[in-house]
Amino acid sequence: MVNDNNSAGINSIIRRLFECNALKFGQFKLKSGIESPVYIDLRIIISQPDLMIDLCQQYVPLMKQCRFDQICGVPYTALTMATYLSAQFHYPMLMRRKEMKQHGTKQTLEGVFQQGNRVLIIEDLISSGSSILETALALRQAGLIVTDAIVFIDREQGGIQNLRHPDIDIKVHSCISFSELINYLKNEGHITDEKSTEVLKWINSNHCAIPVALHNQLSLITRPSSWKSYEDRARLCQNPLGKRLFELMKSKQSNLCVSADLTNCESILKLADLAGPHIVMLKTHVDIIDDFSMDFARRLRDLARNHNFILFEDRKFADIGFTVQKQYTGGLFRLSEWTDLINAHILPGPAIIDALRQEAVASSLKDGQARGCLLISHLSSEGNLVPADYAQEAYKMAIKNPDFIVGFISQTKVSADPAFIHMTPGVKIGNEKGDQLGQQYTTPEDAVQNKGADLIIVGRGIISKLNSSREEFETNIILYKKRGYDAYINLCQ
Ligand code: 5BU
Repeated sequence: MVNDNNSAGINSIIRRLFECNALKFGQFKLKSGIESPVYIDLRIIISQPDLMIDLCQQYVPLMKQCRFDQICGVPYTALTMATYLSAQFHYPMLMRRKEMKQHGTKQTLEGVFQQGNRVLIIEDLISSGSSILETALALRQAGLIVTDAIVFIDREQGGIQNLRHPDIDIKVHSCISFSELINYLKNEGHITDEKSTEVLKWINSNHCAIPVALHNQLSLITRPSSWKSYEDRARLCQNPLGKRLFELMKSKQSNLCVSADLTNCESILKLADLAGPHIVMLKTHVDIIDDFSMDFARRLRDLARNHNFILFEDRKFADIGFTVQKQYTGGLFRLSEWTDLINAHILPGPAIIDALRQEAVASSLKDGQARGCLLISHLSSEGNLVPADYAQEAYKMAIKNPDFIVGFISQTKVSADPAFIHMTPGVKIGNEKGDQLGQQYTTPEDAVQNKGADLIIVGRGIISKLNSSREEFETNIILYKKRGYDAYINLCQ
């Protein structure tokens, strides 16, 4: 999309593309055999270095919206663009060979990578989406994760929609659409009104599909996490707590975490007992409890064992390693002794993970229970100041610590790695869009289907019924459980 900030830049690029004959109008026979009144050939920009630089700069704001470890250009035109972007902005690159090498290593991907790395695809333009898909297929077969691609021009022939197909699931971002480009050329007098009408009409009636042969290869692609069953995901987890969580979700047919935001021990124990059969996790904020004692912690742990759910203290650690170790193990709450799961901000840097892991391991050695940690990648509150790249940084830290980091507290998908779990707070059934203090609510379906939640966290939507009749409490919690779980199952099918 052209926005105000870069439209001047993009307009000059379109004019120069037109002047150097990269945008041609006439009658052209395309690869598919059909006749087109327009032909776009961005290959020639390699002969115009200034134009190449200006055009590549248009990718940069879109790249900032994507999460990736490496970039890969679709051969051949975009290879040069990816090379410029890699060298200029220090993004590691991968190169995909179009033809299989006949000698030496016979590999189709050049460059250094690790399985599970996220690769952003760079392409010059999209019509059907086949070229992007071919490259994505090669990358995914090598164990890389592809979720996004950026193109300069969207020819608006259905390619973006083709790649949104659930089997493919690639989001394509474009710097400019075909109709915006044609309108600019018309407004500047480079093409006539008639020509503009003719080509826009042609584009509208010439949508292209992904060729069947390529579609048939899709089953070879590693599917994104949402398509993997809980059993598959349990197997992929390196952390025993993550494994246990996926197994619990499968056996209890629930992806519900109740947030026990209550201020006295007896009411939390009552909630744990009533909610226990329906939840896989109970989340606490121990510092809001008036009468906390370690006896309460022991009783809560007994209930967690009896009903088989995980205890998560939403402590949001955010200090230097030395301090968080003491906050985790000491004080009144001695969290490391009785909680399974904790969470942390990444603001203090990677040492926060090392510090918490050391204490978690020490506690696990004492009682044989697995422990894990979630990283906070987003916040649900209105106007929060979590920066746009926070999630990407959280992801980078998580992949370095898969033995301890179970996943993310998120508002959108952070990682397509199926071993990581995404847990989303701010969920409530009904019309309330939020509370009076900045909380923003969404439905279980929206959280799971649009925000990438594997597990929903519900506080007031459930605890408000604690003092109602038992039937009313149960009807309500079962509704949350069913709507959250059904949304997940629908997504997997
Ligand atoms: P609610 O009653 O469903 O609004 O409770 C949500 C809980 O999740 C509450 O304990 C919050 O502290 C917690 N939470 C949240 O709401 N939003 C966030 O981004 C994070 C945690 Br992180």
